Formats: sequence, structure tokens, C-alpha cells
Amino acid sequence: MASRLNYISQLLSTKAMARLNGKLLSTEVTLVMRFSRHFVRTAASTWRFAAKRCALAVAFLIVVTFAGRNSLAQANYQPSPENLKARQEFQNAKFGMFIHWGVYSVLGSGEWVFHDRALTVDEYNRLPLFFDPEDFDAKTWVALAKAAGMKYITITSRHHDGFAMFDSKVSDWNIVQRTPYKKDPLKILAAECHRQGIKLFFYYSQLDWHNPNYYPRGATSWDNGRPNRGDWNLYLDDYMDGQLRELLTNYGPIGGIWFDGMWDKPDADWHLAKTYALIHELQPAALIIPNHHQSPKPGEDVQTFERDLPGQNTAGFNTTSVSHQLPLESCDTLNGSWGFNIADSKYKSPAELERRLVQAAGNNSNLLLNIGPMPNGEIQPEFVTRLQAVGEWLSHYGDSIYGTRGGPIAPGEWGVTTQKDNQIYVHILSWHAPLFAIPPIANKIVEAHSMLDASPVEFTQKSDGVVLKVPLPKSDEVDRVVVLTLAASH
Ligand code: FHN
Repeated sequence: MASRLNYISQLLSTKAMARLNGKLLSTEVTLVMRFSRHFVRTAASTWRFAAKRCALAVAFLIVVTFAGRNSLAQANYQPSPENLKARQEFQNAKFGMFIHWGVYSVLGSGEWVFHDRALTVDEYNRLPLFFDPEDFDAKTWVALAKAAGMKYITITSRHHDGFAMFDSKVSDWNIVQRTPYKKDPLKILAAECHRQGIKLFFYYSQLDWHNPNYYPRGATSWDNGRPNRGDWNLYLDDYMDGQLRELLTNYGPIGGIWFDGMWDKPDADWHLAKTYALIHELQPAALIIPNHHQSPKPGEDVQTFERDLPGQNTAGFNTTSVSHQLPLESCDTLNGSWGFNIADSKYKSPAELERRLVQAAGNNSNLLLNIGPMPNGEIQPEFVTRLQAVGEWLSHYGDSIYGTRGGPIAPGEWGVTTQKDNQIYVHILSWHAPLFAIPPIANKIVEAHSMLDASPVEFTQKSDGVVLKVPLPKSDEVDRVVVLTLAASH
């Protein structure tokens, strides 16, 4: 309640508050006089008391209205058959490429540089003048995603700087009108993705550090030269929904919209019902993936987790429970940054990335792995070689990942299981003894083999569990996968 009231007081400028108080004051005074005469000694204190009551009444009304609207989101949402099919395909895909790319990459200091250096809007406005990605080649990007074994791409159509990396008619704060490049890379990328059979999702930041109508400001705001006023409804209904309409009509069928930034104003009314309905109406198969760090709301199609597997909260973002209805996704960085960061060399090794992918699959989740291309449009070699190595690993082990769901045994330090039809894949990530015991499996196991070389794996199955005799790992073996084939259930 305290944070909501805080929000309300931000929302109502002093002037607006005075106007509203004026309107409601006479009713309030009557009420106060009738019910509280012995508490109110003088006319002056009557006015003060009435004004307080009045402000609280207004605040309460707004809280109720806003809380109601926000929590309802797209009430009574029934996903269309196309949407349900897209959810299945999304779950089968398992591995995607996340791309953070914007004018911020010019400074090589990540995508938060506007905020982190507390730049003014006027200062930041100079950045697009230096953004000319003449080496951007969509064919190479999509081919790299495919070589890595990734089945979809999610790219920033705009990040928190509000800069549209596409041809937007809603405002000139976009790549075509503000940069020497003058082209729409998302158009080129979308065409290439369609050609190479990769689904394209658009990341869209609802948080905006540049637009004056993103007002009242949120938790990440600083004084960057915007006026202390703005029209929130205009921002959502005209600006944001206008751009979403463009993204959903000018780029062919897209995989969906990946929202980010609602956490900046968690109690605000984001007009979700309207925005979600617009997306589902324009492209019923497009999935809505919100990174709001809250429990899923009606109208959302995927639950996503930032820098953590579902159910974990090492990064501090994921405090909610895990949905059993929606597909799950976990996103992470290949080094430590989202946007291009020239000083970040904390690259994860191919083995770490493979483990991460296996753990995601065993937790019934996709992995969306991020790279931040350079301002010239190239992807740095440290990313390329690591992604290619993961792709090489997947060319051998892909059957144990793609199209699977989390297996019947709870993930543990030792590893995870995945399952597809009548096959269980036991992914042994950390186990050094030759015998490995797992809890009971309902169906009879008819065969077990190692995925590495198809050699048989001895096993005993009893009512209290299964024991596998696994070969010791080879020195460079990241994941020992034992495939159990189950008898068909009758
Ligand atoms: O602030 C962003 C951050 O820059 C990045 O885009 C990540 C990706 O999940 N999400 C936000 C933080 O929640």
C-alpha cells in the first residue's frame, strides 16, 4: 500500500491534486461535519482534515481502479489454436539466440550506458549520428544461429533508451531517420529468418528513458532533461501500441513480443488488456513473453526467467512460482553483458554453455542465450567460436534436447533428465562413481545405451529404483547421456 500511495502522489502533480481536492471538498466537509464534529474544533482544521480525507479518497479510488485493471490483464483470454500450436513449437525449439543491439553499442559499455553515465537526452541524442553498421550481414547472423543449433532469434527492437531499431512512423527517434545507416535492419533480418527457417521474436522495452510521456517516471529515472510532466495514456496507447502495431504488421509472421521493463513501475496501469489483445488480434500465433519478474498474468503465453533456471533465484529477479501451464524460458549472457561491452571478457566456455542448455531442458525450459553485436554490425569472434562449438556438440546430442520436455526425475547436482515419447535421456553432469541410482520409473525399461557411442549400458530395475552401470567420463565429456527406452504403456 505504501508503495502504491507513493506512486499515486507521483502520479498526481500538485496542480492536479489541488483541482481534484477542490471538486470533492464540499461533500467531504459535509461528511466530516456530520460524523466527526467533536474531533474538529476549528474551521481551519476542518479544511485541513477534509483535504487529507479527500486526498486519501482520491488515492484509494485510483489504487482500486489501477490495481484492478493491471491485475486483470487480458481477462478471459483463451489462446487460439494457432497460439497453442506455437507454444508447442516454442517448447520443442529449446535453444534461441538473444541479441541486444542498439545505438548504445557505439560506446561499448553495455545497453544501460545512458542511465549509468547519467547522460542527458540532448547528449544521448548525439549517439545515433555515430551508428553506421556497414558490416551488418543478416545472412551471417542467421547462419551463425543455425550453426549454434539455435532455432529462434529474439532481437531488441528497442531497449530502455526507447530508440527504435526499425522504421517507425510513430516517432523519428529511430534508426532510419537518425543514423547515417538509414536502413531498417529488422526488415532485412526478418526476411533472412524467413528464408532460413528461423523464427524471429521482437524484444520491446516498455520502459523508456527518452520519451517525455513516460511519466510519471519509474524507479530507474534520473534527471536527464525531460520536462516534469507527460501523458502516460498517450505513451501507452499511441506511442507504444502504435509501434507494436508496426512490428506486427510490417515484418511478416513473427514469433512473438518479448516485453521488458514493467518492473520499473510495477504498480502502474500498463493497459495490458488492450496491448495484449492488440497483439493476439494482429497475429494470433505470436507469443507474449513478459520479463516483468512477476507471476504470469492472463494473456501471457510464456513465463521467462532472467539469468536463472525456473525456480532458482540467484540473480534476485525471480521471486515467483513456476507455471505448470505455460512454456518456460531462461535467458542468460554469453559473457557478462547484454549489449556490446568492450571490457567484458568473462566468456562462458562451450562446456558451461552446454551444461546450461542441458539444465534448462531438464527443467522443462528453453535457453535464450545472448550476444551483443558490435556497432559495425559484426559479431565478435569470441562469441562466434563458442557458439559454433555448442552447435557441434548439439549435432551429436541434439536428440536428447530438441522436442523434449523435463523428464520424470527431479533435477539435482548430478544432472537432469529429459523425455521424448518412450525415451528418457539421463544427463549425468556430475557423478564420479561407476554405479548411478535413480528413483523408480513406472514403465519397464527395455533397453539402455550410451548416447556417445551407442554402447549398451547395464541396468537393474526394481520397484525401489533403477541402477545404471555408467562408464567413467572421458576427460572432455561434458554430459554423459544414457538413453532409456521404455516399453509402451497399455
Ligand atoms: O534491463 C534489462 C537488461 O538490460 C536486459 O535487457 C535484460 C534481459 O533480460 N532485462 C532487463 C533487466 O530485467
